[in-house]
Formats: sequence, C-alpha cells, structure tokens
Amino acid sequence: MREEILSAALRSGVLLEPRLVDYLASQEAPLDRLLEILDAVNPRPLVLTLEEVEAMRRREKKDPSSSSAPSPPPVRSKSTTPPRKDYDPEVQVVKDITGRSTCTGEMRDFAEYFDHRYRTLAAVLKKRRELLGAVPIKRAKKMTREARFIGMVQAVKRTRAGHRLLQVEDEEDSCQVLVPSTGPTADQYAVSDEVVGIVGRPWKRGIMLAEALIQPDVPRAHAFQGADVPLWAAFISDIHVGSRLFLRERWNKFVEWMRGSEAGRVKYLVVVGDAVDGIGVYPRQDEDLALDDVYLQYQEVAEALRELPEEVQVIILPGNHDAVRPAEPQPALPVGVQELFPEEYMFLGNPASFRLHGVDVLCYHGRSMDDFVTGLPGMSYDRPLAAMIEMLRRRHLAPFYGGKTPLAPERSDHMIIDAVPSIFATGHVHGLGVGEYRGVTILNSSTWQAQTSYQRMHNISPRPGMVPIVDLQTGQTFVKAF
Ligand code: D5M
Ligand code: FE
Ligand code: ZN
Repeated sequence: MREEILSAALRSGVLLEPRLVDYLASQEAPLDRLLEILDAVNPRPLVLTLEEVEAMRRREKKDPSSSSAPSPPPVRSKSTTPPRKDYDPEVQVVKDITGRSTCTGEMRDFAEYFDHRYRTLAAVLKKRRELLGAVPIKRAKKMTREARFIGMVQAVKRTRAGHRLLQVEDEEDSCQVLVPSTGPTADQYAVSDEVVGIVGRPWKRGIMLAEALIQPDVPRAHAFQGADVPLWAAFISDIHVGSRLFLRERWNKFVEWMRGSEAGRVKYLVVVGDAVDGIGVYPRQDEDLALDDVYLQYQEVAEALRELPEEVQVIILPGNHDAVRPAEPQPALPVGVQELFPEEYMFLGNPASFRLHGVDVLCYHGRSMDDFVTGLPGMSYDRPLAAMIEMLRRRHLAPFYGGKTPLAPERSDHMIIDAVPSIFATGHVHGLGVGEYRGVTILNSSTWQAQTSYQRMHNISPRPGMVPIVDLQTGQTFVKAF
C-alpha cells in the first residue's frame, strides 16, 4: 500500500514525508484520503508533511464548510413520533429523459449530439480564469506565444517516450496536442470524447505542446445548499432481486431498521438502478437466476419494498439490469412494471436530477465507471468516489463514446452535469463510498447481491448491505451496515 500511496502522490507531483505515508496507510481508504488532501492543499508544495495535513484538519474543524473529512453521524431525533410522518414528500424533477427521447438513429443525430456536448462544456470552460482569451484551434495553431483553446478529444495515443498525444477538434478545425508525462502535466489526463481546455504553444509540425489541461470542474466556491426540514434520504442500488445471490436476510434487517425509531427521519429511499437482476444481461446469467421471468422479479422487489413504512417516499431509477433500453440516458421503467408498485412511488430515468425539499440531487446508476476504471490511471472498482470526482471534474457522467457504456445520441447531451448538485449518488460497482468534493456530497451505494462468478473472475469484491444516509439539512452522510 505504501508504494501505491507514494506513486499516486508522485503522479500529482508531490513528495510525501514518511510519517504522512504511515498516517495515510492507517486510513480505511488511503488513496481516497490522499486525493482529498491533495485537492485541499493549494498551492501544492513539493514535499507534504503530516504536520501540514494536521494543521489543515484543524482549520477545517474551525470552518466546517471547507471540511473534506468524513462526517460524523447526525444527532438522532429526540422526539418519539418519527418526523417523517409530519412532512409530505416534496420532490421536484429537474431533468429526466423519460418521454423526451429524440433519438431516431440517423447520422444527423450524432452531429447534433456532439455539437451540443462541445458547445455546453466549452461555455463552462470559457468561464475558467485559466482560459480567459481562449481562441479557436485555427488561430491557436498560428500563434507564436502561449495559446489557450478548447477542444473535444477525438483520440488519445501514447508516444514511444511515454508522453500522451491527443487529437482534439473544435467546431471548425483540429490539431494534435502533446501532453508530457513529466512536469506540470504529469498527472493531467484527458479521456476520449471529453471537452478540455488546453494552455500550450505551437511546437513542431503543427503539434501543440500542452503546459496545462483545464477541466470544467466544480467551482471552488460551491457550497451544499441544505433543506430547512430535519429529514434524511437513504440511497440504495443494485438490489438484484431474482438473482440466487440476492441477500434476503440482510434486506430483512434493513427493512426492520427502516421501521424502527432510529430511521424516523428517513423520508426518502432512492433506488439508484438495478432493482432486479433482469434476464440475458450477461453470458450464462440463467445459471445465477432464482427467477427467470423479469416480470416476476419486479413483482418480488415490489413486495420487498412494500415492507417499508408507508411514509417513506420511494424513488426508483433504472440501471443496466433493468427492463428498459440499455443506452443512456435510460427512460423510467415501463408503465406495465410501474403498476406492480404502490401508486405513490416515483419512477425516473437514468440519470435524473431532482430536488428533495429544495436540495439538488443528481443520481446516475454509474455504468461509465467500467470505462473510467479501464480508461484512466489510478481508478479502481473499489474506489468509486475517485471515478465520481473525475465525472464532476469533467462535468460529464459518461464521456467515453463507443466504450462499455452505450450512449444514445440524443439531440442534447443528457449526460452533461450542467448544474452542480448538492448530492451526487451512484451505484453499479457494488462497492461503497461516502465523501465530499468541493461542497458536493458524493456517495456510492453498495448492493444486496453476493459476489457473482463473473465478479470473482474479475476480482471485484462487493460490499453488500451498506446504506449511505444523507442529512438533507447539512449534507452530512453516515453509513448503516446490515
Ligand atoms: O455490475 C456489477 C459490477 O460488476 C460492476 O463493478 C461492473 C461489473 N460487471 C458486471 N458485468 C460486467 C461486464 N459484462 N463487463 C464489465 N463489468 C461488469 P452490475 O451491472 O450491477 O451487475
Ligand atoms: Fe448491479
Ligand atoms: Zn449495474
């Protein structure tokens, strides 16, 4: 682990004092903690010491709004009547593809889709101080001094010397950009089809040499916008009902807890995709199925959810195992399936943005994490928060087109994170993560399915039965394990 920590820091151009490495190695998620620390130190020193990190933590305690440390559990309600009984649900849908798909599969769709992606993200990038005075690629190529420009990455190649060569294009021209693997760009990676800002200068044979890659990112001044009601939202995903590996006993414990007084403030239960295991989703899935009829699977998950107290508002999004089109953005579950659930349940598409008592929530099942894990150094299935932070930095949930995540070329790109949410929730990797990135509460909910043979083959170790719960007033998150 020490080597991993050291090399991750080195990639960011920072050396760590040995005592700080010891401290990080003793943390539950050392690499996540390192990322948090590196994000919080500005400017980055050449050598970072434990003393500096401790001083930073003391400053954070004084000013909790800048805290990136894990939050303590919120205080429990003293009242005997569960507060959720006193409040009607207040859900406002902000963005959802359901019923709005424009996809006809014509060639023109692709042009419009990528145009929209470029224009929207270029507009965010143009507001970045580092890109003031950005010019079109056509002009940047002719400049003799530093040039700032914005482009969509068409391809990423590696040179023999280990540097990276990007092919980028804007609305009228394209160029190649060499990103050195040493110096200031050592830890700056661009992935296929993302829109990125480049500070650089013409080098040779029409190639631009990058000095910095700039991402749209979340503004540093962003702050959690809380609700004025004492309610909590629980996030679960990947229940996989219908699988032989569905963990019924853990589910029963969760239901029991939800009915008890400790959960009295949990007003919302958001299911971030893969409520059922589906059929024909992966090769030889039938061997893993207890129910081989998807309708029966939904009937069973509806029954499982019916055991929850009535005052809990359930919101269900689809994932890659659900009975909707696999291409993202995915619409809500079909009406025939919705009818199996209580009438008050809400069904949204994937991704979906909505407000709970005014708190902005962005939910995405998270399939693109399969692409992040293979396409970006330092990513792994057991650190979903790292991939989520990469999505926020790119202001895009699934930049890779033509990767493992099927994307539908809608007229506008629904995978863009146009408004920065207060809560960002994903699932899919069957792991767990709770954290914070520039004022956004980020979390990955685990699963209710034991390890499948597929996951065993690919070394993916699920952490089932872990439920992140967010206090809508403060954004603080705690995890209940079942
Ligand atoms: O995916 C659960 C986990 O297993 C997630 O980390 C991806 C991984 N997984 C499962 N099937 C595949 C395939 N076919 N390719 C790549 N990765 C996969 P879930 O979709 O929830 O079953
Ligand atoms: Fe799943
Ligand atoms: Zn999934």
